[in-house]
Amino acid sequence: YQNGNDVVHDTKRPRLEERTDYTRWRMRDDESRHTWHYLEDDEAMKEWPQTFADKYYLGLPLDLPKLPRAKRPLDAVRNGLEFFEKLQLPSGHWGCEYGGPMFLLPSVVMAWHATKTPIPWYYATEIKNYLFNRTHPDDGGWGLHIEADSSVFGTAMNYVTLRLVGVDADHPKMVRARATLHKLGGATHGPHWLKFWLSVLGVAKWDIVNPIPPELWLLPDWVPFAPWRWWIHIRQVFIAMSFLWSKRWVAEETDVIRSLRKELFVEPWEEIDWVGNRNTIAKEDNYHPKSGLLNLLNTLLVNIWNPYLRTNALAKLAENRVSELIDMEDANTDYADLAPVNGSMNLVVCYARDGPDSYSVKRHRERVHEYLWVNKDGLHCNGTNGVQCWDTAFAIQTIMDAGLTEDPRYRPMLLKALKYLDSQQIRENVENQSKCYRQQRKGGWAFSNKDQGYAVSDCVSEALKSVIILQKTPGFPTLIDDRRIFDAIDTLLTYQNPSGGCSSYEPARAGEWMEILNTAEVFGRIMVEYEYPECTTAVVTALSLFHKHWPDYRAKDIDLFVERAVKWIKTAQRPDGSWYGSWGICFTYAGMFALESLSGVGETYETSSSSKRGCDFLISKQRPDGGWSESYKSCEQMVYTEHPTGSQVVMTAWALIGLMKANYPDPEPIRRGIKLIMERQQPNGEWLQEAIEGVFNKSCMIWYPNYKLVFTMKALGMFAKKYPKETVV
Ligand code: LAN
Repeated sequence: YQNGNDVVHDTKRPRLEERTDYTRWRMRDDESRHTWHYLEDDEAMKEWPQTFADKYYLGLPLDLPKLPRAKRPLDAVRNGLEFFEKLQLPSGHWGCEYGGPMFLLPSVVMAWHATKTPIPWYYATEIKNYLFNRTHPDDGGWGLHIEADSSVFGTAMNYVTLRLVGVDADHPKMVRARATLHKLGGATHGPHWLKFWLSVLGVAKWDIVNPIPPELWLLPDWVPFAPWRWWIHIRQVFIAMSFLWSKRWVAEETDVIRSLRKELFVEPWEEIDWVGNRNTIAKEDNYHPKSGLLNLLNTLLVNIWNPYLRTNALAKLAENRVSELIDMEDANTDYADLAPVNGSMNLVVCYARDGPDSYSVKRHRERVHEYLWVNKDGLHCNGTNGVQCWDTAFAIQTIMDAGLTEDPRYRPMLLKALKYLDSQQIRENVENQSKCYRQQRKGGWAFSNKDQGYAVSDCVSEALKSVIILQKTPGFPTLIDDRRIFDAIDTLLTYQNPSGGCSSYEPARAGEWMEILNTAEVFGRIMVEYEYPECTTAVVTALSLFHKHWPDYRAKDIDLFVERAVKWIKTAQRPDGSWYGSWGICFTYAGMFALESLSGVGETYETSSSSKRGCDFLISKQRPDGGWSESYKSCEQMVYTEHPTGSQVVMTAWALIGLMKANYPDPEPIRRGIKLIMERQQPNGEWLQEAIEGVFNKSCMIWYPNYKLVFTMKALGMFAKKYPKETVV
């Protein structure tokens, strides 16, 4: 039935084809809202031709001429920019796919199924292709992210997704995946989030889900573990989950759901002890085992609270409270939501609460599309609704580091980028800021775009630096006036923790002990904000750059902030001289930032023992070919681990940037790294994708495809400026 409309099992299943015609896909950039469209009509194809960026994203041939081979690093930067410029999107930013995690697409497809959202055949077809292309070569299963070993979470989530888009259970790849799932213990051995989704779908019973009581949101704010103190991502996901958990809401039963009950479990479905399997979990999934205290609390909730003490009135009150929080989140983001996890859950909540024809459901359905992306392997879901502001800021800084900001050749590109950042500055705080526990954001920038609107300490900083750099360069207009720059500074100054370090979305609202309540099992460091060398450095460098140009504005606050932040950077250094990175892999990434922080206050290799130890650590990890290589295992295990595929251009660039920031005195190791980066540059100026470079919550990896273009050029440009006479190759 895979090739036609004659679906036998379930009439609602989308039609599945072998593949779609890749020349028909287009990515629409609507002021940096990204949506993918499949043009079935030949006329439409003519009216809307495929762009260079579309072809690049889709892995189609680019037919670019060979550029003259670069002998000097600066020529390599120019060649790189030649390529990179073509990827700038109409609204002035750089976009890209942002995949890696293997639980995001399933969340979207399960939400579509639960809310009876039709899936067009071309989406279904490319979802199937993506997941088939991403099976683990050893066992045909899936892991938490694309490089991970198979787990119950990855395998069950993606298996269900394939079934929901219409793949038959007898397909050989499904048979193999199912065998892997059963070998791992079957779906009863999955983590909390799997059990949650299976219960929403009606494949499992709610009793197997550890409690997610919305009543926690009725606690007064002073309670030390009150959920407003949790990290924004876990908090938003918890809000939506708790609503559905409290209602024990289940999607309509369909043939495929009935069939999945037979496919996913080792035991006969009718005989499964649902409550008894709440804590069953495969060792492959149990990255962060639940604490004894949490297990005890869950037992009390299940055996005493829920059956005897939880009144309907109280449940209703709590549901209303989280419902209100969901409305505020939806209103603040125009239903785009913080990320695809709470985005897809909020779609289900609105469907359950407001009905299938409501505006909230309609708008959620539209906006979920902004998370989807098509690449050479098929269609998948990005970690956010894009990387717009973040990557655009780095693009500008890269050109600055190479000393090319004033070169008229790059002015049009830079001007477009500046205009983009101007359009994306967040001009107001959210309404009801304190009611929905949001952080001040006025004057800030988000990681993706203004629609999403969550300011992040380092995203504000990198964007602000880029704006200042350009606006202070002769020939560029002042689009963002002083008042708006001061707004950004005022917001940045709210981000410091008592320790001196900075976190991501908000200053930390509780301590690490809150991980005791981490029920997710598959992630670490997820319950609260931590201090990060990456974010701290971004803020410090932004404040320092601002201070140079506006020496009078909040000068004392800035001085104190910088001093305390750099002190924190020193305390975060490990005895071996390294820093642990939380958002890039791993010690190389954090080392680059920390060394920059130190150099900002004049501490370099020759003047500071901290900087020297940081450099010595990096140098000790340089490989014989001149490069650096780090695997995601570093993040998981917190021990420097090399990637089996050898040196990576992105990590090589990070290490070199750190060493150059620290004024590492011997140019030789740096030259060797630069040589490796230059040798890997393609004749058209680009670099190719290597191993995954980004991370969150210690265990889940995520791509940053523009890093291989931006950080390579940044390292080359810095080298060219520092050693202008070197030819290297
Ligand atoms: C991101 C992406 C950007 C990233 C940086 C700006 C690079 C970082 O310096 C600060 C943290 C931030 C903003 C960040 C936080 C966590 C995100 C949003 C992600 C890694 C992208 C996807 C991830 C999100 C948590 C995925 C959904 C998963 C859950 C566990 C809810």
